[in-house]
Amino acid sequence: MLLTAGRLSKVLQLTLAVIKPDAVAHPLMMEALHQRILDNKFVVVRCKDLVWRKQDSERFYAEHSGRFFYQRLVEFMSSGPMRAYILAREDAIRHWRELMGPTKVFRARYTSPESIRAQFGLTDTRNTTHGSDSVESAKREIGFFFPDFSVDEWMEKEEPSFRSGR
Ligand code: IDP
Repeated sequence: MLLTAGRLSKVLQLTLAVIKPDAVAHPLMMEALHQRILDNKFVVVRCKDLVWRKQDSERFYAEHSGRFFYQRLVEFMSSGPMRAYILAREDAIRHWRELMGPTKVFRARYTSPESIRAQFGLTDTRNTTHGSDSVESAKREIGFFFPDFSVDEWMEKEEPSFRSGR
């Protein structure tokens, strides 16, 4: 990160990161993933454990309805506890997606062997983590998981003090 006179020169960005049920089922994996988050200079702004009903899963992944994997995905995402994070960093969306690696686990193992999905993913569906893919989706997805959190308010009131360390 760039430092200018003790301050971060880039504005922080928020992203939604989710540890999916396959990983939450394994406490050691959860610990390793949490450590990866901290090692990669993300600030944990919010974190919570939750379980989805099937209709939450259907709503969140509505854009994939009709795809061959949709039913499997919906069942899987409502099959057990998940952990959701709001993470802050400069360029958080890109950094988290890079750290996760490609969607498909077997591709990830060849192209990004250090990535989370390569190292911990089980199948293309049970691929360990979710991350927002744009500023707009981060705002929408953070609202879905953390309805009481306002991205705009955090950016206005909290971001400057996180960045300056005050
Ligand atoms: P992303 O999670 O990398 O952003 P998306 O294309 O948005 O990828 O897909 C959402 C989720 O749907 C994936 O994380 C994965 O769990 C599941 N998925 C996507 N493509 C496939 C597939 O080809 N087979 C099985 N599951 C898939």
